[in-house]
Amino acid sequence: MLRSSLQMARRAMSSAAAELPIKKVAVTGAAGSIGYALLMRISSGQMFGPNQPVELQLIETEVGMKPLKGVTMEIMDGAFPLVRKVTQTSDPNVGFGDADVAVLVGGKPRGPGMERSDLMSANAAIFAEQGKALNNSAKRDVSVLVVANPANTNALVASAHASDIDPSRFKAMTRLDHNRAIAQVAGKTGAMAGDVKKVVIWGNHSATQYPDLSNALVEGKPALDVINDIKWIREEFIPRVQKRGAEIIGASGRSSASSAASAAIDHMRDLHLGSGDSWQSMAIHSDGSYGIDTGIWFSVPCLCRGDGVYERIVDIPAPDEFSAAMIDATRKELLEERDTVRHLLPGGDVQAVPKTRKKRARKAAA
Ligand code: NAX
Repeated sequence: MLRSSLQMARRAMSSAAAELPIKKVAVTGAAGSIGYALLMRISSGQMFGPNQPVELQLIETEVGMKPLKGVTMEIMDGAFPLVRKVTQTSDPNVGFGDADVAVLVGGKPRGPGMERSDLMSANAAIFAEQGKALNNSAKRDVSVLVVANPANTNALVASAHASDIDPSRFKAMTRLDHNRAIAQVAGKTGAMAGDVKKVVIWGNHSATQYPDLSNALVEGKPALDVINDIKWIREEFIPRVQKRGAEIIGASGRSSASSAASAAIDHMRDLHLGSGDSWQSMAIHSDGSYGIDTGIWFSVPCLCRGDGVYERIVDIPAPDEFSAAMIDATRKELLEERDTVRHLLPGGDVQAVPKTRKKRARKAAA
């Protein structure tokens, strides 16, 4: 009797799971290092949970189509029950077709002798095209995560070209920086990573980012008191988190891929499944909060409410002089980046927000 009711309950649970609509997940740069690490984890349910079936829509350059075939064969060989279909394409309009989620990992790497401004413009051109394709083909409430660098400004450019998709649907990834900051604090204090809370990454995913411990807690106590070493925070912790990517390249000869994929999983999982009262850093469309210029993508602390919904955490003490200067430096860099790619924004729009959305942004900021 007991067994049969347990079986019935299990059957009911599995038929409820089967009823979840399939999520269409587009991934660009799918044959690259991060893409390779990411796809197996999406396929196994780590991004959207163990009951969420997915269709993978993999996008690569023409040159990337051959390695992408190999990646797709490996996904097949994983025999993942959640993966219902895998498509491969070099056409973003096809790849973003009806997408619920888009993870934009593909971009142009810095070549020998290439100026930073050339790299910005080359990537802005890619993200302008992808923004248009998202606007043409993806669902209106598509949830977009930009990983490719310069991530914040790529998100700005893509959103500017997707006038029918709310800018709040676009995020640039600073979760890797957030995780790196947690790991450094855990290493310094001997706490477990899970006991380090309320770390914040402000600003750009670049060496000007500000990893901020002002509000952080270690095992429930203020991190500044537990660490009790301002010199370490300013001279070791902050520069190490800011330049961790370069440190990893120096050690392994390769840029971070598994940890970047892991951060993308964390970001999307929290955003879509919710993460309670846990603070997460995400670069989002600035609405003027914290005195940051509207229209740039700036990393701030957020609460993830599930189903792609987030809230900025604004109810925090004003930054002290040091923090204010750090936040200002990364803000200035993002404004410079925006100016570098302004020629690729619709109408050279300084705010990068089409008129209809400017009205909405003004209303929201009021
Ligand atoms: P890889 O060079 O291994 O892979 C990039 C892939 O993108 C290649 O397969 C390439 O063919 C493809 N690609 C290029 N242009 C494309 C386009 N227009 N459409 C579709 N695919 C395209 O780089 P990987 O190590 O995977 O890094 C990918 C991006 O992530 C880089 O821009 C990198 O700088 C950035 N990162 C961002 C991080 C973050 O925290 N936001 C951290 C890790 C990483 O540095």
